[in-house]
Amino acid sequence: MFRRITTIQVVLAFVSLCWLSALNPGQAAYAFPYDMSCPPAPAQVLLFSARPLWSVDSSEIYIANADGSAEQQIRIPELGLPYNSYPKWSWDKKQIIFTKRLNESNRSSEDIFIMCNDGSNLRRLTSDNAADSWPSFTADPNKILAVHDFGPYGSPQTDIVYLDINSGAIVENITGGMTYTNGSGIQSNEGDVRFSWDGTKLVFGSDQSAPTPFYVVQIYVMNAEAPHQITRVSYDNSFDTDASLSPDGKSVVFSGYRGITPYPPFPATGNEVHDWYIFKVDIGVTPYRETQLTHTRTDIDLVPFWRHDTNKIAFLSARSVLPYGLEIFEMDLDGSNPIMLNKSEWRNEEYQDWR
Ligand SMILES: [Ca+2]
Ligand SMILES: [Ca+2]
Ligand SMILES: [Ca+2]
Repeated sequence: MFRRITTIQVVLAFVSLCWLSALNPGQAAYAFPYDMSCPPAPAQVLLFSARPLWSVDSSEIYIANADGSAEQQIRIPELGLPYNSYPKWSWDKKQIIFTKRLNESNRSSEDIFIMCNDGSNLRRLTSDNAADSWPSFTADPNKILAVHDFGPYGSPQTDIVYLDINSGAIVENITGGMTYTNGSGIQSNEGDVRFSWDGTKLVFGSDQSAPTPFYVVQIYVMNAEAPHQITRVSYDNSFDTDASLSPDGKSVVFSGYRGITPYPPFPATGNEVHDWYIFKVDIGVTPYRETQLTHTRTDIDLVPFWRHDTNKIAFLSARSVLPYGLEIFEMDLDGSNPIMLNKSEWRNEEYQDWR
């Protein structure tokens, strides 16, 4: 069961945008405006989402100290499914932006919400008939970063966009000009975006180098503001995702699949999940220098985050046995000294942010 769930989780890391909904505006009242009064920044620096091992339709948001202690669930008013994920801190840690899935069958059910760090003043940012994901606050108080699916249902065409923080309207499609490098002229899919620590650069995944069906996703770095000069980071022609930049912007860590069958495993290959490792690429040198930081086939290492405060890599791993599932670990920059930061039974940690 754990393996099946993990497969779904990982696939969702890039194609979750196919899940959806019909909107039900008026379901709840939302607090306005953006400059809402929120409690002071909490002492906890780790923000993460986690879901029960047996569920793909529920997920909750938590904060904790750097060592995993003082864990606290953020109580969020439920508007449909209890599904709250991809949380990120605001710069001052007074607010949290995240995605909420309102029901399991319709496409628009994944929308972006903002709330105070204690779950109060919940505010809905998008209410469109498309999947919205990977939201972030930006250095500009007037706009939000997100991934938007412009494609018809079942045929994702995703881009990284800026949204107006008050209306939720798209004010810039940053990756709309990216097309497959095979010359087809067809637009590629971009997703799993994250800011650099200072907000000047973005790192993201794109399938630009090879069209589906085999989910070849590579990592790219881009200037957050125009001109959006793009640098390709990984060249393995496999599935790389959930990248994070070093504080100086000269290195990238990401999770990559290196199994012998194309990812995700198709029915003929079973649902076994394995061969997900953490990699570091130094892009401040020529040629780039790639280092594999984790090496155990069955560990399933995902979602690395380069901590600016300790210069360690926090990441998710399934290396502990059932019933713990995925847990949050940290390790040195060369992959040594991994330690577990939290341990939760029957719960898969699935996404993390630090500030
Ligand atoms: Ca939506
Ligand atoms: Ca695109
Ligand atoms: Ca766990």
